[in-house]
Parts: sequence; structure tokens; C-alpha cells
Amino acid sequence: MSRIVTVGAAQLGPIQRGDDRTSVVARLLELLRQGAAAGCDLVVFPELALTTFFPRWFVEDISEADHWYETAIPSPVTAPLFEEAKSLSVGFCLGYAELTPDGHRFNTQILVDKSGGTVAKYRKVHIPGHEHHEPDRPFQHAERYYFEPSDEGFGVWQAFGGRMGMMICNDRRWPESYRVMGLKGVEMILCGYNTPIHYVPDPSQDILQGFHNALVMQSGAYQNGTWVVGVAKAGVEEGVDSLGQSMIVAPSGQIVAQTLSTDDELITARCDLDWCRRYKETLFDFGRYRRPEVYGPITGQRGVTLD
Ligand code: CDT
Repeated sequence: MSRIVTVGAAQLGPIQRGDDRTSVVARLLELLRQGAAAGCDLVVFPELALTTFFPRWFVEDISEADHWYETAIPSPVTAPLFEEAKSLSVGFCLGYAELTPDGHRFNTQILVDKSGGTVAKYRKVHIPGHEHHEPDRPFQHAERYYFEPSDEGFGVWQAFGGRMGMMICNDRRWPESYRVMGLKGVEMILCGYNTPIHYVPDPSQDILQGFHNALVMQSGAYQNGTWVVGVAKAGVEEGVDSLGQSMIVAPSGQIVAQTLSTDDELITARCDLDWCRRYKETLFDFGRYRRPEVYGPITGQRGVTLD
């Protein structure tokens, strides 16, 4: 089997509150078709790709937000994506809000193969932002109200001829996300994100959003010898400006493709999964060089303890 995966990072421009799922799915289908025409095996869409980033508003009764969540996927409105994937023989990765039959709410991403079948599901582990309404903010980031953190952790799945992993947005800032997948031999990590430029708790970070985005994905790729595909929902959505700069990062840490706009935009790269071995079998030969016996605090404690 080929060790080349041609991947498309399908950045989305803003989705406004009034945009219905049908119009969003039409945009996703257009990007999927562009990906197929460009020879992609796999097209990656952003986090919460079916709706506006609704955690920017708070509602007293969470059931008022139920309409932002998917209770089944595929559903009548999302089925065309799965059908088109099969007809074009191109896989995709899609982020959406999931409401389970027993009432759990997750920020979820699925991986769909070229036959239109779901091969993997990942639920976001690191949930940023706040739990309660903070009326003094210019906009809310109430992800911790709308989503529970998954305890399922980071999986790696054999798909597209390689070992594929997933993470979602804030997960990319935590080295543990990459390393857990690195320890499972990951060769390509798929990551959708929604990153407001304005970081309310510390606006001095606003100008650094692009730098931090690249910093974490490039170091995660390099330190684990893996491809990383980071895909934004970008632009001014309901008055909130969000980072674009979707990128495909090689196991060397080099950016091989990056979006130029904050609109719907597809970038592609021909990814040689065997490039991962150059790092996994040399500098980052985990079996030879890691020292887990002195890393205990990383899993043994959550916050900082001072001696
Ligand atoms: N969606 C998401 O996880 N966004 C966060 C924003 C910063 S925390 C308010 C991120 O890490 O990009």
C-alpha cells in the first residue's frame, strides 16, 4: 500500500448564526470536490464545522442550545457529505457538537474513509474557556459550559495506509496530546480549530496568536515525528475575528502548506508517511532515549506543586 497520503486542509471562513446546516454542508461539499479534483485521499474540516462557534453566547437553560448539536451523524442534512465522499472516493475529517442519547455533550471529530464509512471518533480532551456566564467579556468562550471533557483520551487508528490520530483546537497547545499519540506510533494528526484573535484574559497574547498556533503544531510534529494538519474556521464570525493560518506541518516541523486567506480555502500536500521514520528512529527514538521513570509528575499530578 502507498505510503503517500495526499491531504487537504479545508479551511472555512465564518459561519454566521443564521446560516443553516444545508448552506454549510454545500460549502463543505464544494471543498470536498476541490479536494478530490486535487487528488486528495483525505480532506480535513475544522472544529464545529457545521455551525457558528456557539459557545460565544451563554444561555441560562442549556436545552435552548440543543439545536447546535448533532444527535446522529450522518443525519438527513449531513448524509450528502458521506455519499459524496463515497462517490468521489475521498475521505474526510469533520468536527461537530455531539449530543448523545443519554444527554452528554461533547466537542467531537470523526474520520470517514473513502467508502463513506466512519472509521474513528474523537472527543475533545482539553476544554478551554469558562463554565459560567461572564457578562463583562466582549464575547463568551463558554466551552466548559457546553462540553464535558472526554475521558477516552487520544486514539490512533490504522486508516489511509497509515496511523492516524485526531485532536481538537485547544488540545494542540498541550504537548501531552501529541506525545500520547506519539507513543502509539501516530503518523498524521488531524486537528480542527476555532481560535479567536482576542484572548480576553490576557490581550497581550492577541498579536501572538499566529505565532503560538505555528509554534505548538510545529513542535508537536517534530518532537513526535508526525505530520500535523491544522485547520481553522477563520475570519470575522458574528463580530469575533478568528485566526486562519491553517497549515500542514511535516515531521521535520517545517510548514509545507499554509492558507493565505480567512475564507473557505483548500490547501493540499502530498505527505510521505515514511518521512516520520527519520525522526522516530533517530533523535526521537522513544524506546532508546525516553526516561519515563523520571516523568511521573506528568501523569501523577495536575497543577504545579512547590517544594
Ligand atoms: N476552540 C478552542 O479550543 N479555542 C481555544 C481558544 C483559546 S481559550 C479561550 C484555542 O486554544 O485556540
